[in-house]
Amino acid sequence: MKNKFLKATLAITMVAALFSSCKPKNSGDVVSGDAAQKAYVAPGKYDEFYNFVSGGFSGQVSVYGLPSGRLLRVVPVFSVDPQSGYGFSEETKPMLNTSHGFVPWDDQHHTELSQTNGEVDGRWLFANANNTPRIARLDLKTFKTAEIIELPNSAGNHSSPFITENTEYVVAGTRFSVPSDNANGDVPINTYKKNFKGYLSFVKVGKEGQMDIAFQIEAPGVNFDLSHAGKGKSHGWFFFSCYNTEQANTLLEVNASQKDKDFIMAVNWKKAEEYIKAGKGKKVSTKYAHNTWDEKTHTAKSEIRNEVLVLSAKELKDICYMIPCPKSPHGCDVDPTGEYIVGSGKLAALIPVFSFDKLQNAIKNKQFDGEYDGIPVVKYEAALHGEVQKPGLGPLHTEFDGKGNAYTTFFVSSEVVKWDIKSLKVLDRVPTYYSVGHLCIPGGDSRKPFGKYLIAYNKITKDRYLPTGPELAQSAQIFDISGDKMQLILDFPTIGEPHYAQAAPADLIRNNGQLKFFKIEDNKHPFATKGEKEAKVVRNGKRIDVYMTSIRSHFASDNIEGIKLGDEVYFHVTNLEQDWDVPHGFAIKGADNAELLIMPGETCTLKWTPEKVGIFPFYCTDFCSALHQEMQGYVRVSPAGSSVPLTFSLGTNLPATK
Ligand code: K7E
Ligand code: CUA
Repeated sequence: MKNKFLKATLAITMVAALFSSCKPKNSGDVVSGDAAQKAYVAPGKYDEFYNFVSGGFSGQVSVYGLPSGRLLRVVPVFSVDPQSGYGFSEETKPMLNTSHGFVPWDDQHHTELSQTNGEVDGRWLFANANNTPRIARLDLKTFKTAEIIELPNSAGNHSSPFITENTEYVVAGTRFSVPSDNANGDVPINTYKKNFKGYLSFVKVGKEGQMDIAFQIEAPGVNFDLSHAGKGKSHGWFFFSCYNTEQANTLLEVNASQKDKDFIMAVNWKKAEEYIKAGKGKKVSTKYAHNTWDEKTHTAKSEIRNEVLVLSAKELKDICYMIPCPKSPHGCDVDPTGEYIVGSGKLAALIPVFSFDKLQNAIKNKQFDGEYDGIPVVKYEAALHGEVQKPGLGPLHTEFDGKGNAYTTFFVSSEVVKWDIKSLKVLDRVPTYYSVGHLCIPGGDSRKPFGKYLIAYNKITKDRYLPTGPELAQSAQIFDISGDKMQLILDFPTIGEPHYAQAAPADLIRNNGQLKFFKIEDNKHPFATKGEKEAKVVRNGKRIDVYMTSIRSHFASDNIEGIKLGDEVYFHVTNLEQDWDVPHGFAIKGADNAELLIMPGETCTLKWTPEKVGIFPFYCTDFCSALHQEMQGYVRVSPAGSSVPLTFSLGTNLPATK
């Protein structure tokens, strides 16, 4: 058995060697047979880790297995999804409601798993929407988006959603500073310095995961780029990278690259909590949506809230401190001990590593270098642990392996560099193909990393795969980091544009009460049909409610007549199956929205407004049984004034009407 496998890998290696000779020169022939074996997960075997990868401009989160790189699922979060009907079905539309109305698309950059004691706990995954600022919570029992909260006073929700070590808060900083929601926003753009503010949102997470904005901190108007919570000794603090501290409002590529140092802003959120308790928060009027999914009714509801508590960083001098950081920092990462804070200056030729202990001392001894817009600036050297010299070009992000090593991605020099956190010595470097952005080590931003694999998410693919016209999929590359040297073992194309990703041991999520189907007796959907005998069609003026069931391999009812032009038809389809992996689909000719993909025990609603007289077939879109192709029906649509009576049936021919 083992021998056969070896022979097969040998054959693969030889074929690979043959093919690699005709590949473009610079693409690197790096995956040996030995390496391929490390990424090999035999058919039918499970992967070791779940990998939750942001979708960037696709707005969704995709889930891969590690180390195989197999795509397990794409979870719709911030963009409509015609495959599942997310954002198209009546039940899911409220999930995408905002203070701007229904928003069918967003840009999703960062995922963050919930933690307990600083360790990944497998309960929820948080995801940010960058464009229309929001945070989503995915329930990992169902892999569904369970909640979305909008963030007021924000624009470009980029340094988000990062969490504290017991998931007390999920935290978000605004990338674009803008005038506050309750201020007059009709101001000249070049009054940036005077009128634009940066807001940091602290969203409380309840026992069941429910999110609630506890408070916001009003900070100077700069670009807050990324953030991470302190942990262990630095629990109670949050760190945000800031660029455009020049406060430019035009041609930022030049005007926001003037200063040699920008900042990492350190936020003492425990202190902020005290001020909130002491009543120092100002109630500020605004408008934001809070959308929740109810698993019993299989329906979302959206509420608009009108107020938020705001603390002023300027007035309350001991919440926020600026640490100078070279130059235009992007990633802001905290090591597993909580002592070291790494700032990745995109335009810096070194990586500064700050010490939490030194920062505390500097604050205690007031080792300040004046103020920035009312915020004390800590002396650079006073907070600095040291600098990694000549690490590479264009550092972006850092993760940790839990063995004292840090791994930083370099966009410009296209590499991942491994370095020792204490000694700051570079230990190893590997090329990426090409221009790596984020990276992920399972648990790599927690107190307990699983330092076995590292995945690099690359922005440019060029010659790595068969060409597909002008657009190429972004690539991910998996490295084995269990030894001294990083070893590339696999690369694979991804969905959308992956930015940050998180990963957790498979068992943690698999054994955390994963749902296989929804119990039909628990279904509290107001239009649920719990048995075929209850199937009916009800007219209420121009509104038609079709109470429909699906089971292998028919719909009840499957012949419907008496629908008239001008009617609005709501198909409420309940999937009666009580078994794992038996969804049914529902689609009707001419529907201008999507199909429905209904999970066992669930009810979903498709709204359909017929535009023509005639016969409209509907059918199941998911091949569910040998007689799936028989799973179909017809709707008859008559002219507006027609006297055709409303009828519905299954398996019987009703007397013909004219
Ligand atoms: Cu570096 Cu939006 Cu986190 Cu992309 S961001 S890479
Ligand atoms: Cu049900 Cu196909």
